[in-house]
Amino acid sequence: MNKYLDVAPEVAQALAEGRPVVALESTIISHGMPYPKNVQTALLVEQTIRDNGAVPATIAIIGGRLKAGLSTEEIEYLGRTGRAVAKASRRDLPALVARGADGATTVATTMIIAHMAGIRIFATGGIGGVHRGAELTMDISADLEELAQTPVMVVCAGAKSILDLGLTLEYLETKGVPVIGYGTEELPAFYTRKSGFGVDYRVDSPAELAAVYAAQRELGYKGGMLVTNPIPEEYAMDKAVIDAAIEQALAEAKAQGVHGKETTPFLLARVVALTGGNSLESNIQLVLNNARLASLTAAALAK
Ligand code: PSU
Ligand code: MN
Repeated sequence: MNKYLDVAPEVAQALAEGRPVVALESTIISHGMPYPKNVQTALLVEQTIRDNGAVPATIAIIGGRLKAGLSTEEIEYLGRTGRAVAKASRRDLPALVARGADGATTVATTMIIAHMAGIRIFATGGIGGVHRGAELTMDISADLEELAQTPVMVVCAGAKSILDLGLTLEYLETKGVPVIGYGTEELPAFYTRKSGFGVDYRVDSPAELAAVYAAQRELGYKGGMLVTNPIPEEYAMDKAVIDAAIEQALAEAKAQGVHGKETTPFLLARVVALTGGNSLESNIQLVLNNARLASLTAAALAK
């Protein structure tokens, strides 16, 4: 066990008994949604995982400790403190740990800590990827490199078109990361069920997902895989509405010179502000949908 890691007792017991566990990230809590919806959602996602037979392990860095499994008070603290909690991707962990600081974990760091704890499946909303204009800015999320090197299955609703989805898929192909569509041949685009880009494989059941993951381990691959699960039809947004908001958010980011780790949180917050409560509700529903699928897949894998 890593000396900096604290696995919550309930999570440790489930792992020791071979019962299903699903990891959750905390950047979505501190940076991805406004308070108090962020806390309510984080707790509802945990409950959804329990209702589907698995144990939730929300991941964060608190006082320099890598936490796999948070208390309600810790989730409340991360949500209330919001963007004042450092957004922690791979390069941030050493300094945060050494300083005894707090950090909200991105997809990359949630994968790192989940893997340290022995958790194989992680549910979230959207992942980072290759940003539009990356041929000049070189802004490519560390999430993609993490998928290439850490053996965790990430269940998401695709990626928002704040990113260049075509280049994101090219990058994942180069890195050997399987991109699976759950019940679809098309990559979902987070708020909408379709992006115009194909996935590598379509899979239609949790058992099949578990089998692909198990085969990846048995083949000795070091990386993980990306499962893209379309937002339920009734919560999907109008493509024209969301595209207009994304274009405006991108223009504002450019005008204000937003760059580096601030880019993704800035764009996400602007899209939510420009589309009102609708996009937030869609976001919440797709995370719940991913939590259900991840729980059922974790259960299939535990068999
Ligand atoms: N995309 C979303 N919602 C999110 C994120 C991305 O639709 O909350 C967060 C995740 O934590 C993801 C991170 O890992 O942003 C990516 O940040 P960056 O692009 O700076 O790597
Ligand atoms: Mn970036």
